[in-house]
Formats: sequence, structure tokens, C-alpha cells
Amino acid sequence: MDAVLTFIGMGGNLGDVPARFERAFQALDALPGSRLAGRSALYRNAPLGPPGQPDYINAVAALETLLEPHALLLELQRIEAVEGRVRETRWGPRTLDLDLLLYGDRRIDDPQLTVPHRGLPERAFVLYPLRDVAPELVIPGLGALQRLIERCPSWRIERLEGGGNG
Ligand code: A4P
Ligand code: MG
Repeated sequence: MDAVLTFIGMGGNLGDVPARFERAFQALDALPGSRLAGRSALYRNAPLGPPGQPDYINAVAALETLLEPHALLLELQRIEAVEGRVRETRWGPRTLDLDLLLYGDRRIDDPQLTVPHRGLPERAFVLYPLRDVAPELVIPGLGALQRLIERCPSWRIERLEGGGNG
């Protein structure tokens, strides 16, 4: 089987988030049959969800993998757990959230997994970092990434550091 190109959304708003992201990038690269193929810049932005929580930092990883989607999801949840993620309030503050945004051109919708990720088309904090790693991306069922960005409501978002494919 050939490796599939996947994109993982990273978010967090508790503790030293850039350090968590660094460890998460390394943990992704170390997954069986997997290779980190790109990392976006980091983006600071306002929380979507309950008010009164700190700003988030978001990023996206490109990962080539031989893992099947559900196996990859379990690995993402394991990496979240290592970073001390405790599931409490929906959309509440979190140390590290890893979402499977895209898995090649597959569309998946079952109780565990929806791909493309449901929030993807309207979330600036997903679309901007995704553009860093895949500017020409066409998303199954949703069209060109660039068009989604043009249609996305404006959102306070600040690019923190250089990224792109590195
Ligand atoms: N699940 C289904 N599809 C997926 C997928 N593609 N990737 C299921 C990952 N998980 C997926 O997720 C709940 C369940 O979703 C999982 O058990 C999995 O089987 P979770 O991570 O436990 O819960 P959550 O993240 O609190 O809920 P949810 O609804 O997934 O929230 P989101 O969409 O992840 O949003 N504001 C800013 N600025 N930046 C953020 O990153 N993130 C959130 C969380 C809210 N506000 C934010 C941000
Ligand atoms: Mg999540």
C-alpha cells in the first residue's frame, strides 16, 4: 500500500503550547509507517466557544502515513493524552487538541470519525495554517482551499513564526 497524505490540525490554549506542538510534531513523525511532511506556522487567535478562555494557538501538520484512518485517530488521542489532555467542557480550554482534518481524498462519516473534519470550511484557524503546507489543496466535497479562505468570515488571527514545508 502507498502512503497517504493526511493533515492534522493542532490547537491548544493552556500551558506552553508551542512546546507541546514541538513535541507533537516529533511524535507524529515517530508514528509507525509515518513521516512528517510539513509543518505550518503557528497562529494565535481568539477562542471559538465559551468566552473567558485564553487565546488559542493553532497549527497544521502534513503527515504521510500507512496507518488506516481509525488507527491514526487512536494515535492522535494517545499523543493528546501524553500532553495531559482531559476531556471536560465541549469547546472548553485544552492543552492539546489533534484533529484529523483530511485523509488523502477519502470521505468518512461514522460515529468515531468525520473526514474532512466538520469545522474545516469555516475555521480561519484551520484554513490559514493548512494553506502554509498545501497552498494548492482541493478538499473532497468542498473545493479549492483558496476559495474557502476567501469566503471565510474574518477572524482575529496572528501569524507567529515562519513555517511552510520544513
Ligand atoms: N471525531 C470525529 N471526527 C474527528 C476527526 N476528524 N478528528 C470525534 C478528530 N476527532 C474526530 O473530539 C470528540 C470526538 O470527535 C472524538 O472522540 C472523535 O471520535 P474531542 O477532541 O474529544 O472533543 P473536542 O475537540 O472538545 O470537541 P470537538 O467538537 O471535536 O471540538 P473541535 O471541533 O475540535 O473544536 N478555538 C480556537 N481558536 N482554536 C481551536 O483549535 N478548538 C475547539 C475544539 C474549540 N475552539 C477553538 C479551537
Ligand atoms: Mg477535537
